[in-house]
Amino acid sequence: TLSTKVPIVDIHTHVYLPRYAEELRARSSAPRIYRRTGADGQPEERLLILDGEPGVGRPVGPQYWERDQKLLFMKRHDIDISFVSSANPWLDFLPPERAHTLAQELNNDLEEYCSTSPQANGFPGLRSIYGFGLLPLVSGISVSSVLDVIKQINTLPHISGIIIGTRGVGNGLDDEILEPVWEAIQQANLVVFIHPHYGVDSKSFGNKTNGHVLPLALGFPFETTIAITRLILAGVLDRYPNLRLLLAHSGGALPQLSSRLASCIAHDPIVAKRLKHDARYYLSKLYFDAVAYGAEELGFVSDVIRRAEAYNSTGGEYNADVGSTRMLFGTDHPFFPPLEASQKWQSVEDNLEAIWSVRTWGDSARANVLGLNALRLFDLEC
Ligand code: 5CU
Repeated sequence: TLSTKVPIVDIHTHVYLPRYAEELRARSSAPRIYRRTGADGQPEERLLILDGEPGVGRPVGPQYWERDQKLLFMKRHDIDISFVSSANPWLDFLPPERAHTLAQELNNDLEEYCSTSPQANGFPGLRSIYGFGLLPLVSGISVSSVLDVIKQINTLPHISGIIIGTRGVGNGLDDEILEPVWEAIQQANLVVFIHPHYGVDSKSFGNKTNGHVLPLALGFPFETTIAITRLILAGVLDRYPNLRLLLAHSGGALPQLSSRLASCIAHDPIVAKRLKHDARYYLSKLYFDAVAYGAEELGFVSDVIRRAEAYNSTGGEYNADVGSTRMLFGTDHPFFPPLEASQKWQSVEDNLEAIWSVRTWGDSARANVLGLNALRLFDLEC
């Protein structure tokens, strides 16, 4: 245990709000929730979420939409505060008008879900649940509709960020049409949680039956890697240096590839002069969840962030824990449940164990990652 009481804050935890689950129930193609008779002869609901998902989908139930289930999960794992976000694929599959209406309704639902959650135990003034809102980022939407929803989120006191996928309004996060959106998000000081859904071209995974392993283990993080790299290459972080972007799954492969990226940029006559900084600098401007399941991986990301600070021309005092100041604990609940009934979830235990086992981290780094960074990022005080 840590010498001082620090709240454990989960910044990667999902929900399908009841209204969203209803939307999925009304659909006949993925993403959808459908009913069937289970192996025990009882009716059950199943979720088909990924395009081309093999088989009959996965069981889905109250752990996806009931707040009491979220609170129970938090209690079981000693999580004091959760920043809840809608799970993929958000509103991506909807036509613009429906996406706009549903975004606003779901943001109001989420505000209610958060504002009526219990006080965080032992941390007066803090709630146990806060949220990331949704934007109607779908093909064909007008930018003014997206800006409208940013304005709405600004009025919701328990929503201090947004979760987005990687497609923007159809052409990715480097699309110029998104410039006013980045500007408004920066102005509103919202944290942007960038999360994958589509993976990469499934043909590259071959024909063997490997369940969901390749799309989830590799496709998801590669998708994030490509999206954030394109955003960096488009100069978005040069134009909006105060954007606060949080990357799912510890930034995918970006930390591992950032020096190669820098070298490729330096050797490319078209791109070399475009950016204000060495590519590695931008990692010192990003936030990374600590959902990597291994201590060595977390330690590596932390080292790369510390190195990135050296490219950060704003300087600042040297701090041995600097890498840990941009990494935040997460669980990915309700995904990755235990295969057999158990109080504690192995996926959560693995992520906690990893945080405790990073060789270069002491108590202050662990406290940062477990909770203090989240409080700072979301301007909460305890
Ligand atoms: O298991 C999965 O498919 C997922 C998912 O869809 N989204 C997520 O955040 N984690 C796991």
